[in-house]
Amino acid sequence: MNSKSKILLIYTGGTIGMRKDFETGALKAFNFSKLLHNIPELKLLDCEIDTFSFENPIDSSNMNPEYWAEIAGTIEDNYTKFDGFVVLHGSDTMSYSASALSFMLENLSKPVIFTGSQLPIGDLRTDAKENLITAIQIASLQENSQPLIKEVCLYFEYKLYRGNRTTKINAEHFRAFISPNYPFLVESGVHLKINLESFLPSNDEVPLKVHTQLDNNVAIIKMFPGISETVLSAVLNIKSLKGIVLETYGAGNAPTEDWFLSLLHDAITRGLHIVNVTQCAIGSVSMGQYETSTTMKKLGIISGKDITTEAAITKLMYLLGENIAHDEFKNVFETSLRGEMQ
Ligand code: ASN
Repeated sequence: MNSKSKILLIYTGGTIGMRKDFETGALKAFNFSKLLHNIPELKLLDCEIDTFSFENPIDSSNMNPEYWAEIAGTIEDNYTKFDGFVVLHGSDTMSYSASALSFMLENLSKPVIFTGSQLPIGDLRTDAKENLITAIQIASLQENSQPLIKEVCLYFEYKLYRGNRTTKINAEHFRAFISPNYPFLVESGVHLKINLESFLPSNDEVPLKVHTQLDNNVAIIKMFPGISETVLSAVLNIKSLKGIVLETYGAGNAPTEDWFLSLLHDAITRGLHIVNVTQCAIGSVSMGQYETSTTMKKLGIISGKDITTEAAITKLMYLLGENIAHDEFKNVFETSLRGEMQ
């Protein structure tokens, strides 16, 4: 017989718990205990819920690797006491955080589900209640007294996605996220439609390993027609820089002009890791498919395949923090570690 799942609700901030500031009219993060008063339905759920709140809840635009380490540390400290974790988080950077946490929590055998909302929980038309209640319900799902989901996910507007496959695409609609290159894991309707074959395989025998040493000496460069040598050179020559996510066109294409390729060549020779990611939401980098990516392939640029920019930049920070040998870095990056790429 299944025992009641124990869920830890971790509140970091975000619109879900915000209120209008009386003076400015702007939405500001709000006290967590007040937030819970707005959802008496939580008591009706068939699970035990405990809560942890950031001392000063934030708008997720202020999210950073130190806060990620705090979320990871909270999960680590409470790992054996709970069956699942629901992280309440602002939607603006939720895909970055879900991606980062997926790398930071190695050998996860319990669900970590990020959720939040587009309207505050106190708002009459809020989407917060459905998101929160269903996220908790999904985190509580068990099979043979074991959690059903064993990965970092994101739940929003009736869909549970693999967190590191998501991206925020809408600042207006309740359906704020998509998972452009990977199917949903669960769809919430009259019943929960569970897409078992899309779940990440896990090995419960291996203990959780938490990594918090992320290295943020990284940058994202988005290509555009007209990007100048001066600008690109200035960024690539930043002294402390160790890695770049280069958002290219289509299937990973970029200019074939000499100045461009020689800047990339020099940067790689100096030891910089450059990851090629497509600006297109859907599809994959395929270096060598066009002439406009052949030289980049020869230069040893890393293929981001179908990874999102959010997952690419957080994977870069994670792997740089792991001090991987320089020669192995490309291989490790091009390997799917948490189901973030094909
Ligand atoms: N600015 C908010 C945040 O990301 C947006 C939201 O949560 N919907 O914290």
